Amino acid sequence: MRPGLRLERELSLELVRVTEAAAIEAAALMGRGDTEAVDRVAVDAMRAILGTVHVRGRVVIGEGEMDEAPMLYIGEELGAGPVPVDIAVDPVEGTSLVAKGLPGAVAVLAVAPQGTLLNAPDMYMQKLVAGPAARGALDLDDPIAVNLERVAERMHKRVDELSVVILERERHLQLIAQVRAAGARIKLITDGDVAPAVAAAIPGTGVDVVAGIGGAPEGVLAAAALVCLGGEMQARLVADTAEQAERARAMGVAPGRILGLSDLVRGDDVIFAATGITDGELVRGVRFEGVRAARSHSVVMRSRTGTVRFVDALHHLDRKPFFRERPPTGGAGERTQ
Ligand code: VTB
Repeated sequence: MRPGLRLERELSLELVRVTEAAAIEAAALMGRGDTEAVDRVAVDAMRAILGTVHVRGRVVIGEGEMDEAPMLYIGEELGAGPVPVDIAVDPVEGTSLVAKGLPGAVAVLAVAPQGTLLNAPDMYMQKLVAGPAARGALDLDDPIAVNLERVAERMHKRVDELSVVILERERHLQLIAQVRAAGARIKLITDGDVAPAVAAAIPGTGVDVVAGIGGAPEGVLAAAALVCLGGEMQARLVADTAEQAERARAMGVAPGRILGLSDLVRGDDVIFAATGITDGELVRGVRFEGVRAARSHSVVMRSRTGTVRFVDALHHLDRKPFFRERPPTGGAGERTQ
């Protein structure tokens, strides 16, 4: 890649503004039971702020195909700058968590030079994630017990000291039984496997491994963070239909083939940002404090230097044009941009 096309450091802060806006908007609707509204306000916010960022971005992971989503659809071009980049977004990773006020929801974004993020279709992906100590120690073809033993050894822990995060789904009953038999501790989550995957590569979060089948787009987002953090991940697309298998093949990724981080993020230059909507292991959720103020917690990282910044921000909503019109009680009021 030509040096001029490197992602600039300043971009990190610009991108945090994007996830912060989405998280604040989504958090205001916490617990209302309305997943669609949560997603809508976050998409709106993300798109509006992304439009001001100094990149020439194309959405490669977004809200769906062009005919399915009015905004942040795959292929949409956004941004106000010259650098051509791929943009992967999940404005609300865990909409039902927000709708129910449950922990673990984040607004997520990854940006990388054009053509380097896998354009993962909306299908399932089997994932196995661990932190930097486990580099080279994961193999999806091996039983989970063997993988856990290797991770534990690398981390100088015993298997019964590992915490494994698994989505609570019927498809995981066997996996859960195997992890239990191996003796590891388990955190079952109802939704949202991106944040725990990122947390697995950050010491002190209480997450060591993420295992199981979740969304493929979420897998690419997690991979972007893991590249920055030097973590480890193996994945494989799971095609439920012949059509999905064909889509995967058309992207050059045969279902069943084991993918490593370099297949999911095909470069060494990526920025990842996430802001907590509700509390989680990775970041705290948004708090509305004082008069028209919100406190947000984000994490932003850049692969070139590997620096991980936790950004604790206090937003004066009245002073930000984007939030100005929100009614004081929250809610998706009319607003000007
Ligand atoms: C997965 C997971 C996501 O939704 O896509 C899941 O990766 C959907 O799985 O983090 P099911 O089809 O089994 O419900 C999330 O949990 C949240 O978007």
